[in-house]
Amino acid sequence: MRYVIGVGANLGVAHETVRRELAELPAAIGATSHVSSSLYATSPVGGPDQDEFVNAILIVESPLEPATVLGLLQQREQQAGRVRDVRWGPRTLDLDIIDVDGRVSDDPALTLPHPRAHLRGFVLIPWTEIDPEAVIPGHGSVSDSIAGLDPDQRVHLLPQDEGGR
Ligand code: A4P
Ligand code: MG
Repeated sequence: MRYVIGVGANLGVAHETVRRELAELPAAIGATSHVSSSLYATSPVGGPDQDEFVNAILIVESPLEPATVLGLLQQREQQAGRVRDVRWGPRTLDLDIIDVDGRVSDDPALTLPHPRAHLRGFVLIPWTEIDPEAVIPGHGSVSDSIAGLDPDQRVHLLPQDEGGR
């Protein structure tokens, strides 16, 4: 199966956390191949007043079932010291499953595609970097969703001196 995974952090040394996930996550979820986006600095969407995030997208081919992958992602969030308190609040590491082979599911434990992906520049812009033809089931192409984004959402490549490449 082909997983599109969102990686985000805005506590601790966020760019190091995101870079480490891009390096380690594929093996941790049994990937047979993977591709990762650049790192992006993004203005926070929703939640309390908080620092900028570092975000990236990872696309992974894995034979594991979605529930298994979600469990592994949640374990890694916990190992990174994530405390779930404020919804949409600051986090050392957030791993979201954005899409699995175009599947649609309204299961609250794993909603597919991720219900807010089409509204979020921090998902769409890194995603289109590594898959310009990507489509979000029920919402059309990622590039059309980017065209409709609220212009207040700031998403730019992380400069090299801030840990970008
Ligand atoms: N869950 C359901 N579907 C999924 C899915 N597709 N992927 C369930 C992952 N988890 C899914 O998640 C809450 C529950 O969602 C889990 O029990 C899981 O079974 P959580 O990670 O504990 O909570 P959360 O991340 O605070 O909530 P949520 O709703 O996932 O937040 P979002 O929508 O992911 O937003 N701004 C910037 N710039 N960058 C960011 O990365 N992230 C958020 C989080 C807000 N603003 C941001 C960013
Ligand atoms: Mg989450």
